[in-house]
Amino acid sequence: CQRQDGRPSKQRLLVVANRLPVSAIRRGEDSWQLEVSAGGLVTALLGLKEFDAKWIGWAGVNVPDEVGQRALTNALAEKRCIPIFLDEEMVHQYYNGYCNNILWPLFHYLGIPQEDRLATTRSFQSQFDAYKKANQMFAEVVKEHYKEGDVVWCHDYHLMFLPKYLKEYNNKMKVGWFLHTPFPSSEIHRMLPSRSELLRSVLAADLVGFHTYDYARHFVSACTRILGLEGTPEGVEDQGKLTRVAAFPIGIDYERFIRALELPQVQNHMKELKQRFAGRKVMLGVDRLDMIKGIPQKILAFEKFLEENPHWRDRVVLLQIAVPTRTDVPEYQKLTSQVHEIVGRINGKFGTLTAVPIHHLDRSLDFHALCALYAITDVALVTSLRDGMNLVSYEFVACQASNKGVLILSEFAGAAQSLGAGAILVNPWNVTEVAASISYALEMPADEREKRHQHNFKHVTTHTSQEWAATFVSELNDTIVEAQLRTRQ
Ligand code: ADQ
Repeated sequence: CQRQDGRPSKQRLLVVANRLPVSAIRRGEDSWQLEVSAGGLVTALLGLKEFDAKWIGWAGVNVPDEVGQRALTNALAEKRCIPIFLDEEMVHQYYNGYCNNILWPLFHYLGIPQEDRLATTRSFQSQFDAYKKANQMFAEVVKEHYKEGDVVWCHDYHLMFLPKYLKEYNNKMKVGWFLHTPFPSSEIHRMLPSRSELLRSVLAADLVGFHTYDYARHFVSACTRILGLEGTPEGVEDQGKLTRVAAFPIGIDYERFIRALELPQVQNHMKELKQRFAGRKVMLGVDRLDMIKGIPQKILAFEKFLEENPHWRDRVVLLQIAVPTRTDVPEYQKLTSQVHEIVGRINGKFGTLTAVPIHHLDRSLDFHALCALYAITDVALVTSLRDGMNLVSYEFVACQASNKGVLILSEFAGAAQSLGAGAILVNPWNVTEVAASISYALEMPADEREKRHQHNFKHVTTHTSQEWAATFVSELNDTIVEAQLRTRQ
């Protein structure tokens, strides 16, 4: 691909994900305010600077009228975003239903929520139909914007049918699919009534990527056990067609964090926080308020730690920042009340007139405030019950160059495979073990903290989000070359 001045132009990339990296707020009939939204995929893809990338996805709002749709499309074009318009019923069936009530909990080994089991079984077919329809709508918009030579990168469990629909339209299109969640054991995947169709649709892609080798292996096993296909060291083979399957562990744009820490306002905020918590060690949790993040389990482990270590009671504080997500889903509302109830009880039990042991915030923090918090933290607690990777653990490490704080990390987060040697790994279901790890982390000698930090810092600074994206796209290009070579032979 050459520009007129002879220099190679950037690789054109269509990134297709359920959500656009911006939230849209309507300010008038034809005026919109756009805000960049938080989230793992957003953070990683913000680092995609070597590509001429456009995003295709849902803007997270219902826009029934044409005037509004046109105005939003124009506003988003400036941010290189192309919207998909989903109506309320579609969001209910496809997004809240099939994606978030069925695939999300199942892929995180949480099964289907107890009270939804029968309802889910009854409404399964309509939700599945809506899922396919939504994937078709995404495919239509990709087709409209696709130009020969573009690479199409589909993201996540919301879009498992997209590779199949795109390849049916144009078999030469370069299509990759990446899963941000874990891919579960084939024994879990086979519970899905639509297990085979989902696998076959993903296999239509040229390259299928996961965060860890284990997830890739689970996917290949599901294809061999459920579809009877052949697994090879490169991927899955079906009648001579190879779908390459591999691990591409995501990273972060660590320089963005390091630069932020040098800003005067961030330095000032760090000073204020240090004064505010003077004399106490700071422990930190930053999560979306989701059942996979193990927030109640984390707080219960902290309670056990306080019970067993009275000498720490007024010398440590846990700051838990939880961004509410999927607030219209009853399971998530219940989780919020559960967390509030536990925090209230513990603060009542161990608080004094001047201090409480847990500060819990139900909201998102802006980037600079988050960096300051990461930097002054002594112990970060990431206790996900399952997590595809977990970028919070990476962000914490990136901000700890001076403090050398300790990371307590769930063995069920993908990050355990990369940061495991520097972190204290725990089973988040075992509150006794987590409580003991808190004690160990708080009392860890400086030389051990330094060694553990250096190990993780090296990993975070050598495995960036930019490199992750570049590796995936370059492998995707190579895969196509291989496929074309095979066709020519
Ligand atoms: P998430 O489940 O969203 O991502 P994670 O990887 O931890 O989880 O990323 C969360 C992002 O949101 C981080 O960048 C963090 O800074 C930000 N964030 C979280 N809470 C915040 C708060 N209170 N205020 C401000 N920002 C906040 C999914 C998968 C993960 C996978 C990523 C990327 O579930 O396992 O690592 O995608 O693939």
